[in-house]
Order: sequence, then C-alpha cells, then structure tokens
Amino acid sequence: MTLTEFLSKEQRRFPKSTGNFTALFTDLVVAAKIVSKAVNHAGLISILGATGETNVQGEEVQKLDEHANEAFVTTMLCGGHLAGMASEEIEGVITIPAEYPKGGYLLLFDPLDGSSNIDVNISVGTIFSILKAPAKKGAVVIDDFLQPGTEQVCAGYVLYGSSTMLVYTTGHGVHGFTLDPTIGEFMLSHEDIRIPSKGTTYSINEGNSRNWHSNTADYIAKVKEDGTKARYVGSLVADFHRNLLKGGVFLYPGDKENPNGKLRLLYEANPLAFIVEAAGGASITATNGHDAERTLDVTPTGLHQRVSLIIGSTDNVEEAASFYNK
Ligand code: AHM
Ligand code: MG
Repeated sequence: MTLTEFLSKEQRRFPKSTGNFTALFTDLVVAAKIVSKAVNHAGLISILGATGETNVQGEEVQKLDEHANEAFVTTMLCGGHLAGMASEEIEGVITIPAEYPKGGYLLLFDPLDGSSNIDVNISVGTIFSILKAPAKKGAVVIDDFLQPGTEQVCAGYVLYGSSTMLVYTTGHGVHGFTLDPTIGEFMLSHEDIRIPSKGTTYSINEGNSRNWHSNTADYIAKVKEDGTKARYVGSLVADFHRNLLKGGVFLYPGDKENPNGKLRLLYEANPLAFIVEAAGGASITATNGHDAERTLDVTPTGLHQRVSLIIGSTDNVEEAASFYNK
C-alpha cells in the first residue's frame, strides 16, 4: 500500500475530516522526497561540506542543512494548510506571506538532524511536529508554538539511511513507510510499530562522562554491569529508529556543562516522545540530573529550548527514572 492510499484510508475513518491534514501531510512527503534525493546524490552534486556560516544554535551550517531547510520551507509555504512554521535553522517563526492562503496548523521541524554525519555517509534524518494553530487573526508569533508535547496532532521523522523511511503517528498507532526509488512512492513497510517493552542496548555519548551528574554515571554503571550493549550513531533519528524497532534506551541527559543537554524540546524531543508513547514506550526529561518528568508534559518557554532526553523502551526508561528520582 502506498502512503497516499494509507492516508486516504485513515482520512475515511473520520467522516467529518476536511482533508486539510491529509493535504498538508502530502506536501510534507514531497519535501521529504526532495531531501532524500539530495542526500542520496550529495557526493555527486557537490553539496557536501560546510557553507562557512553558523546557525542560530551557533553551529556550523552544512550545505545540505540549508538545502533541506529550503526544501521544507518552500514546499510548505504555499500549500495553504499552515499558519506558520519553525525550523531548527531559523531563529524566529516563519509566517505565511500575504499572497498565500493560510491554514490551521503549525509545523515545527529539524530539516536535517545529525548533519555532522553528512560528510561521512552516515544516516541523517528530518524530524517534524504538527500542532493546531490558535484560532486568531494576524500572523503567528513564538508564543503560539510554545505548546506542550501532549498537544501534538502528528509527529514523525524521515530517516535517510540505506533506504529512506518515513515513520509517523497521529497519536494512535505508529506506521513506517519505505521509499521505493523506482516509483518514487513511500510504501507501507512497518504497520503499527510497537517498541519492545525492554531492550538490551543503551545509547549515550560516553565522551561527556566527565560532566555527568552522579545519577547518570550510576545508571550507566548499572546497565554495563547488566551486560547491556552500547550503540551510539550520533544521529538521533538513526539511534531512535533502531531502539524503536529493537528496544533499548537513548539518553542525552543534562550534565554539569549543559544542564539541559543538547537536544531541542519542540522539534526533536517532543515529536520523538509522541512517537515512542504511541508505540508503547516512554520518554522523560531530568533537568540537572533530578526530578524526572514526562517529556510531553514539559511547559515550553522558548522556540529553541533544549531539554534533557531519556527515551525508549518502558522498562529501560523506568529503570533510568528510578536513578534520576533518587
Ligand atoms: P543537530 O540537530 O545539530 O544535528 O544536533 C543533534 C544531533 C543528534 O542527531 C544527535 O543525537 C546528537 O546531536 C549527537 O550529539 P553529540 O555529538 O554531542 O553526541
Ligand atoms: Mg537536530
């Protein structure tokens, strides 16, 4: 079944549906295909490497980061289903120019996550979150985007790996589609993904261990004692996708140098937390190494806010939480 057929089938389950969400999602899929093609051809069309500029996060912008951001912004801007967008690559919100129709949704995205891996042919991804826009006149502002993760109407990611996969949820069931490059269509390949309740791998950047809070150090010592395998790609979508299918836990905790860790709440942590919960898993945040709380319940305070992230199989995340709640 193609993704288009699947979306139509889903839409028919809601007889009152206007089709706006399906149309928005269809635009998003077009952008994902454009980025997929660029990632696959990166070495051939000289768009590898850095632009020489730094982004709002103070990180070096890779040429493909810019290309992916452009692909999503330009494809989504004129579709008529969005009231605004927010991207990891852009400091403020992206409003819809007066010449285009406005819609009722907000799109938040990280166009190319894990971009430090681009030059060495390791999987990268796009992460996205869709919210309802508040009913009001005038252009959207940052506050409109600061909704807790529980308010998401859809979240997903695209993994540009050995094949390109799109995984998404609207909160009921997580479904995976694999791009068939011969026909240019995403095909349903992983229906109703359920994350194993317990996994045997953990993923964390051990290079940061000098800065870890004792709770993180104690938990990691425990999982090692248990013989848990370490797996860390350094590309969030790839690490998350592996754990979603095979079970396990991914951690990017806050530490003594970076109290809120590295990952951004609104377009990295929240969408993955929404997906993992819909697949039967769990996600928590533990600022300063204490007081674990559900990621989706965190009240956002900034568009590019960072948050500590511990996400994966329920048993593993609960075990980690027991260390962070000590
Ligand atoms: P990016 O959004 O700038 O690409 O950074 C996010 C990436 C994630 O994909 C990955 O999990 C993490 O950074 C890896 O960070 P580190 O190299 O510090 O382990
Ligand atoms: Mg990112």
